[in-house]
Amino acid sequence: MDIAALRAAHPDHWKLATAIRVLAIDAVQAANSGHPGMPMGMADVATVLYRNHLKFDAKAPNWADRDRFVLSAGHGSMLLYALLHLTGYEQATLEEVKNFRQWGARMAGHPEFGHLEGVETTTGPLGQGISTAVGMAIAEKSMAARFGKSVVDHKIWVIAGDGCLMEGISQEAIGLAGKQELDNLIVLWDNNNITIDGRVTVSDKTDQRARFAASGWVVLSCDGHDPADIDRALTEAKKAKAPVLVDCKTIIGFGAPNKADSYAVHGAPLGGDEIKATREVYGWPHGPFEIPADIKADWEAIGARGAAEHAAWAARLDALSPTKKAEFERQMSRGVPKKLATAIRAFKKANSEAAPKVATRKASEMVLAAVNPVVPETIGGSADLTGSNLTKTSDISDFMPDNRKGRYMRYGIREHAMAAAMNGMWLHGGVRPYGGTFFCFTDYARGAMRLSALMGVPTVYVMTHDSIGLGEDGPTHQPVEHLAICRATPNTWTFRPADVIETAEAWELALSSERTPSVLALSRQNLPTLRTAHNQKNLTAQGAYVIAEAAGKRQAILMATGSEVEIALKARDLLQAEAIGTRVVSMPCMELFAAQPEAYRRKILPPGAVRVAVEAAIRQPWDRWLLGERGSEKKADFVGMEGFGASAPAERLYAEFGITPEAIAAKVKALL
Ligand SMILES: Cc1ncc(C[n+]2csc(CCOP(=O)(O)OP(=O)(O)O)c2C)c(N)n1
Ligand SMILES: [Mg+2]
Repeated sequence: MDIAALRAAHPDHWKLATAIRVLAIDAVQAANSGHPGMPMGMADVATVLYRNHLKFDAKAPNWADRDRFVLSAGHGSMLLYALLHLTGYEQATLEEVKNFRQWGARMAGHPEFGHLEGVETTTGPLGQGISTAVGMAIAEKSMAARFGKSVVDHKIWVIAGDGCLMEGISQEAIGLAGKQELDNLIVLWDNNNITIDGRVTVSDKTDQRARFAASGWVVLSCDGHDPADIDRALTEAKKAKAPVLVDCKTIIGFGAPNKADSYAVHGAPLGGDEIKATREVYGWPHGPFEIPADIKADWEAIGARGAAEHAAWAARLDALSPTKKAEFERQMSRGVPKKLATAIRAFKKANSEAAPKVATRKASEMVLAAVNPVVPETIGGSADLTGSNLTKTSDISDFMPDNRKGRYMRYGIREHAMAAAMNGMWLHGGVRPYGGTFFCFTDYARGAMRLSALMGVPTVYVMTHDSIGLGEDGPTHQPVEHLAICRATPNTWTFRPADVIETAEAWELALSSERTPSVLALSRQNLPTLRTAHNQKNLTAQGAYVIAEAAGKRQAILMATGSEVEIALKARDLLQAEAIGTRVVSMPCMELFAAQPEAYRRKILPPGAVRVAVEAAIRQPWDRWLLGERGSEKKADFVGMEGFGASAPAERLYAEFGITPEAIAAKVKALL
């Protein structure tokens, strides 16, 4: 690559792109950590994107109809931060750039949603960004179908590296996007043939272009350092009738005389000597963090480029009927419709009376049938387990290229991309996503589920077949550690409802959640309605409550969730028959219970009585409630699983693993 020739041929572009490069170099050097190579390599592509193509208005980072830009290669965070600073995003000050990666900085090590306006999603775990972007593209199509192209018509742009494309989740996302013909999605591949271990070729020989093409994408390519060639490719990409991969051939650490095109520049500061030499190559005589005023002004003009388009859009939004405009704004601001609470209350009243004996997965379907008509922004789905997860209601149709008003996603057997796409839908705005698979396959979705929690995306994970209660499919499908994993994850509500009423309450909380994802662990097997007396109040909101009080002197407290609440109640009958006063606490959500005031927790778990927790899963999360909270080792025990399950009918499994009323009663008596 002849740098002198490039500089001479495109002097304006060169200055703009170099400003990005030196900011990245200087910030990484000052922080003494970070990844300069990727921003140096992709600065040309990013400059052309922001200068000529991206629809944005730096003064209005949350403009609903902006193009979304996702830096999937999140380690190159300084590329994004430099762009936001240079184009004039208010929060992206030079002080912030200097504070890169430090405590309290908006410019965190990897881009984090909610820290800095202009960061559309958290990236860093490779493969997540490109997959999240697929969800954004789905949300854009859905919103455009519901509100019209006059107010929703934008693109989702992604920069992804070799690492993102090597991750398994990328294949799931690419397959989904291809099938869905998401022509609003453009992925710019930083094809530099370098990862941390060296050349990509030490670990991979995939023909990436063929892979994308095989999944129904349009594949273009360009010289990632020639602005004219980049512009040609991006112009063409916008016209495609399918998602587009642009193979941008680049050099990592572009311009660093001794380190370019090597892994040495991927994730370490360049060092003083190399920085000096690189500045000479760039023809950049300015000091660290110094951007000449004329270059900054040119960048700010790029940041203001979309202002007129933004104003025209606002006028078009105003031209919608007042009702439609208000609904658009409600959905984009992620508010919950008032009708939800009314629908849930009516559902609870009817079902506490009807008292059906249904699996909680079926109860969930019944709740959704009441909810989906009054929450028009839900988009449901399943990873090819619709008939098992019971996530599709009869009022919604499949989201497809020829039916963008559809509200049901056929994710295929792609749990991880499903979870990432759901993050993207909510981040885009206008959609409340929920999606299902077997609870055991939480593992397959976990990378994206963790990001839901970290970003504060209130996705609803409908995880059915929640224990050995699923029976014959056996231990490969029977979760035992998954409740513990979900409960161990910060900012996640793990619900395990005991009956149709708790299921409705859990759904109400999950759909009203502002910034916390929910996992609904739902049974395959039928469970009786336990809450047959209608109570308007959402008892699940307190996490735990007394479902059956002790008769006579309280000697024991049984705690249980989900399908084991019924078993605990039967154990109570046995104990009460022997005049052992026994309280049963249903604990559908430990996180919400832990958040209650001490006085409430004390009321539910007072000192004195022996405690036995019952759950067809491992004990770990229960120790707090058994040993802490006024409990004691000598007066506590657990009935549940100690290892993996087995293949047999559910009833036999419960008997074999000792999760029975008799076993519970025996443990209580042994402690008394
Ligand atoms: C899921 C995941 N695994 C591993 C890493 C650690 N990691 C960060 S960057 C990187 C190499 C990425 O290579 P590439 O995308 O080609 O980036 P480049 O070196 O070209 O900047 C790795 C392994 C990560 N961030 N996420
Ligand atoms: Mg690379």
